[in-house]
Amino acid sequence: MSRKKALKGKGTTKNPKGSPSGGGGGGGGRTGKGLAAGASPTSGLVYPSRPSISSSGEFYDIAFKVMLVGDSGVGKTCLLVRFKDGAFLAGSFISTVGIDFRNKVMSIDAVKVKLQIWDTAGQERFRSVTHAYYRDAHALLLLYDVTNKASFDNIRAWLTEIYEYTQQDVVVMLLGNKADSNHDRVVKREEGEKLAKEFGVPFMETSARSGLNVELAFTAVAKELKHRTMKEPDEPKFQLQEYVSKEMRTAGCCRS
Ligand SMILES: Nc1nc2c(ncn2[C@@H]2O[C@H](COP(=O)(O)OP(=O)(O)OP(=O)(O)O)[C@@H](O)[C@H]2O)c(=O)[nH]1
Ligand SMILES: [Mg+2]
Repeated sequence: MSRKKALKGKGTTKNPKGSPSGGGGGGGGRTGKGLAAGASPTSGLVYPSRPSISSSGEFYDIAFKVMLVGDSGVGKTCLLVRFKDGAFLAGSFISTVGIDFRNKVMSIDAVKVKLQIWDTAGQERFRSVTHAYYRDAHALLLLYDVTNKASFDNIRAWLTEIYEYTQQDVVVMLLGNKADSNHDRVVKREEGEKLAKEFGVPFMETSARSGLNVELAFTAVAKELKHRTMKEPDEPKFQLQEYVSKEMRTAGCCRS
């Protein structure tokens, strides 16, 4: 049994000339070899006794599709670039056109988990494009901008839309981004926490600029998806919010 080789995502999501057709990243979003959450570990994509890892680090055991959604300008592209490349895209804001993806392979409890991360355009005119991609998403990171009240107020509408178009067991996490912007902040952390509690979704504040909680957000989602897929019958369910709270406490709430 040879291991799967991770697909390479496109170079950038900030492409003002990119196609709004929704085919960005190759194959119209159907190129990922992800297991449906809850799929049996014997379904052929999981190889617990695998050979050593290739130097490219791109081999993986299981794959999942994660989408970044939220209003235009909340920082979806910057969050992805921070996670993938460890850098912050400073300078003028170039709105994403259509949709695109990048891959990242993470090591979760000795299992290589490939996240195929789809960066969507927040602008209203691309909404129908993104809807088409919701259906086979395993997880969604829903972002608002702590310096933009409208982006926070729109979260209810986003959640309604998400639950209308996604699979029933999709993992949703709410992220209040730009937490570094202390002076411009208009949404308190407690407000984000309250809204997340109301909808029963995990929550954390992030910063693509400083890196705060960026790794943690993706790791938490990858852990949840991996546990769902590979859980032993007698193993307790992975508690996503508990894990997030514990990790934030351990890191003094300022993990980068
Ligand atoms: N201070 C601060 N600025 C950020 C952060 N994340 C993004 N920005 C800025 O916010 C602006 C928008 O960021 P993008 O990542 O392009 O926003 P987006 O959500 O991808 O927007 P669309 O592609 O239009 O949907 C840019 O000017 C970024 O530099 C952050 O964590 N902190
Ligand atoms: Mg963008």
